[in-house]
Amino acid sequence: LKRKPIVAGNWKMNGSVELVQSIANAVQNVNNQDVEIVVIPPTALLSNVVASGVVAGVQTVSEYDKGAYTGEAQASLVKSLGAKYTLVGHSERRSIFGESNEDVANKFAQAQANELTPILCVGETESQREQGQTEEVVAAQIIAVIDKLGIASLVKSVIAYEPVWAIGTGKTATPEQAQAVHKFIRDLVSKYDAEVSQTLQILYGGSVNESNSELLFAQTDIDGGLIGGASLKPDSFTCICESAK
Ligand code: G2H
Repeated sequence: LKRKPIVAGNWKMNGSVELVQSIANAVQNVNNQDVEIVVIPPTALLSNVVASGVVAGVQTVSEYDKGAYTGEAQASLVKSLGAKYTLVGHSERRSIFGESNEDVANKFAQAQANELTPILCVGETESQREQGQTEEVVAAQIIAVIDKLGIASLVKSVIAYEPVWAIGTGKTATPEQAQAVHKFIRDLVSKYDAEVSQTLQILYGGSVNESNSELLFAQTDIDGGLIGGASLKPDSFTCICESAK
């Protein structure tokens, strides 16, 4: 079965109105019909990305519907402005802003209730990997969503595996290390529903660049990538998009 690859650029708290235009120009010239390219800017630039014609997402959404939650952005508004995706549970949200597996599951629910496709980010820290807890940690992050929303909720969602030790550090997981965890995730989902596991797009993230993307994306269970730093550079992002087959 062929799953459509996705390459999503997570700008984190970077970028500008000007960068939207240069990335949009680069994306228009990508020579690869097979990939879905997504740009995930700071929420303040969402409308600019939508207007540029590039598929857009946001980096998080509120777990609440609407109301007195200063500083938050509601999923319904994000959807109405034209976003297709939202990240949920990026490791920086978990570690810097204290989001728990339960908070992440609530955001996942809000996204789907408003027809945004959640990209559920999971991954272990360096010490968890050293202690052999990678599978346990990743499983708990995914099962928190399945327990709350059911296995069918994974049908209109994407998972991104991002080992925390590889994020922004220049240390990328080897293709074999990444593939092993991606296969673990697919096998875990398969225990609930084999068909869902076969169609689920699982992205790799963590220091992906134009030199390592091709080998990572060639792995059986890797269906594209979530790109941070390299997604801010039009040439690098173009190369990465072209390497997703
Ligand atoms: C991981 C990734 C994008 P980077 O956070 O989500 O960032 O590619 O800079 O490691």
